[in-house]
Amino acid sequence: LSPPGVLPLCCQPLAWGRAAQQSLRALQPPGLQLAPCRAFSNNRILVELDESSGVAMMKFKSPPVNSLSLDFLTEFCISLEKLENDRACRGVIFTSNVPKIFSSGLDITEMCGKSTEHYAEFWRAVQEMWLRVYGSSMVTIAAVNGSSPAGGCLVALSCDYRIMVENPKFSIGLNEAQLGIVAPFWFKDTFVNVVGHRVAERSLQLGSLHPAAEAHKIGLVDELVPEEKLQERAVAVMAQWLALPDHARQLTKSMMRKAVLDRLVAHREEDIQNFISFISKESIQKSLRMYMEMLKKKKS
Ligand code: CO8
Repeated sequence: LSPPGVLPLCCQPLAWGRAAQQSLRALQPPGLQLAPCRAFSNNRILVELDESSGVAMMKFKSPPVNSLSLDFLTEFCISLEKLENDRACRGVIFTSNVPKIFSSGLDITEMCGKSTEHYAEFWRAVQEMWLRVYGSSMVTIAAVNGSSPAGGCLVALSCDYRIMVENPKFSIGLNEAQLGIVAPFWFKDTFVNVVGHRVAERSLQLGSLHPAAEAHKIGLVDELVPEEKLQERAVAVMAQWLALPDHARQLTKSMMRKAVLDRLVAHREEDIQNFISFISKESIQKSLRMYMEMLKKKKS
């Protein structure tokens, strides 16, 4: 992983390389296949990179619910860094291989009954995930094919575009308040930048999980599609975004996001300390234990 504060959006020369490569591809005679699909996988993430289009599909495969554990976050960041450094890749689509769940958010067991050192390591990994996705120089699209509470919603919010399956059983939102915890300022900033201040304020205070249609209505997701069309639509939207020159799109993205990214980079250690002192409180630990019990009871 890169040192704190080094954001992939600074990689302009690489982007020029990608753009040039793409234009060269366009000049190739039809039928001449230069770049086959490449795949790499670890325990929780599967990545398929189509070198001819420059688009990678990153699939979360950590059943039962793709919770963002320390291991998941580490694998996620390594996979994303690989793509970011790969000249053949210009865009990533995030989706899930687990039926009905995009991601259940941060793994609650990582925040319960652990040591201060563990909380620090875990929170640094959460920060790293957000810095990498929100600051990515690639085009990022979330193809949300299941429920996506809290940290799962953050992954989607950090992308450039969100497409969700139009299933009323799937919901998405920053529901931290329902767990008795508070979304950090950079979760909130990312949310505000997508839905606006008023909608974010209300949704955050109520810890709302929005069913797909409502999420679309408030602008939390950009469009809804039937499940069988999700992948095709994500690829089509990606092609629209990749039709622009990388350097112009990347500088624009940086202009829109830099202040929010810089804020966390400048306060990263303080944010870790805040997380540790908040999560270590007995009242917060109690709330999280009760929430986990509620999840188990709901099942039986
Ligand atoms: N972490 C750990 N385990 C989880 C999580 C999770 N986030 N979500 C579900 N699980 C576990 C369940 O306990 C259950 O375990 P077991 O099989 O041992 O009983 C198993 O996964 C399957 O869960 P369900 O039976 O509930 O599966 P369903 O398919 O019925 O439902 C849902 C899936 C909708 C994802 C449901 O599990 C759910 O709502 N989960 C909780 C999601 C949630 O609220 N996540 C918020 C996490 S907090 C966060 O992301 C941001 C925190 C910011 C930090 C703030 C600073 C202090």
